[in-house]
Amino acid sequence: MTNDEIRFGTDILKQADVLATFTEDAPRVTRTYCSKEHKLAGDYLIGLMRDAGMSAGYDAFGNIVGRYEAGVPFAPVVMTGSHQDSVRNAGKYDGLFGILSPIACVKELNRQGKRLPYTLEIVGFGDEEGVRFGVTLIGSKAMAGNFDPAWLEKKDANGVRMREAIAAFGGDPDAWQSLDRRNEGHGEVVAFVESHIEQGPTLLNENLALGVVTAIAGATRMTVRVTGLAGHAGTVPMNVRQDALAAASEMILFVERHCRENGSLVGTVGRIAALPGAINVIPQDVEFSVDVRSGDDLMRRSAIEAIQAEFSEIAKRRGVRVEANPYFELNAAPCDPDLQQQFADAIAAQGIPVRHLPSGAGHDAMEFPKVCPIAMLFVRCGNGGISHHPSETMTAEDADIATKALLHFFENYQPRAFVASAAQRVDRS
Ligand code: HGY
Ligand code: MN
Ligand code: MN
Repeated sequence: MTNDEIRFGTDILKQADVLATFTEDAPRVTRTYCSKEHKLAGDYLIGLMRDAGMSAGYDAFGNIVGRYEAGVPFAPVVMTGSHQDSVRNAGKYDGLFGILSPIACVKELNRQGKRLPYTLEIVGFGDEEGVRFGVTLIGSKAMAGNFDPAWLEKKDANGVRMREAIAAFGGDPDAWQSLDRRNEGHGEVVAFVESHIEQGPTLLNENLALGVVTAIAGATRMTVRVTGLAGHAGTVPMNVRQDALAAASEMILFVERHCRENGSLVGTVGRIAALPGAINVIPQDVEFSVDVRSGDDLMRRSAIEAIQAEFSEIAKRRGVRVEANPYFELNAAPCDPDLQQQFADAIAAQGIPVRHLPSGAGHDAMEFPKVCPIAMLFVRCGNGGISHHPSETMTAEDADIATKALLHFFENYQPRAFVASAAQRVDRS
């Protein structure tokens, strides 16, 4: 295909290359919330939104918000978007594709002089990964009315509180309630849709470019602290040791085994620290993270109980103390069947097969079922589907066909045709 035939895709990959230069630790890609790199990326995205014919700027939490007003007055709002921030040593497309692709759609609509029967709001959420403050989905939680103001006191690795970081960015940390999209001031939000790379191998293995997400897995995060007794590595007999790191290792292997043996569960220990951290001293204090996910909330919760019970048994047997505290939980988020069908129609209109699949990764969309029905469009990634890694990749062809499918969805979505399946809509309590 000529570059012109896939111009959406080639433009998006070029824009992703520019955004990748806004990083805290070049040549790796790391961009955290309210950093100067967040500002550089935000300014660039605001420029793209304005060039596409949108009004655009930052909201009180540093989220990048663009609006393409409806062609009719008092129209409802469809929201779309994804996150501008990244994990450490990230790829170039996680999150960003879900901002760049809808901007390309609006640019095309604007070029044709077309308006939609609803206002399209594109959001670049300031923080979804939670790298800086340890809590995730900050922007989408605030917009969906799920933000916990106590989070404003959370400190980053340098002791900077979230409220200070937001204020230093130019935001207003105490205006968090103004972001809530359930307040009529924002217009009636009737759908939230997100395009995102799959971050897994399913579409790649089945040679499919696009997929419709059925549900987004829920997650529990725990911090686990194991306390043993330091001692001389050469003199303490093995049968009397209280080795915190050996105990933690047995606990970590239990997480892996339990999740491997129980279908829809996945469990990860991504971070560990051991003190005093000397080669010739038996470790006394260990802290590690646990991330357990499933599309089935009951299964995930019982897994956490089983893991906590096993950790206590291991600690007792090894003469160490353990504290395993879940500090963060996200419920699984089902995608609206009616919106799923409209994405399936948009994919079929590209002349390619339609595949429905769950999302093991969390996404900003999972915060919105309290506000409106949600849906997600997945795009194939290469290199075995790897993500959260610099080898993350996608082709211009796939970026292009995903954008054409998204444009088809936007052009054919009629708010009055919007039929909320009762099970999907959570009462706006
Ligand atoms: O962790 C996740 O699933 C997402 O990438 N934040
Ligand atoms: Mn991610
Ligand atoms: Mn993401």
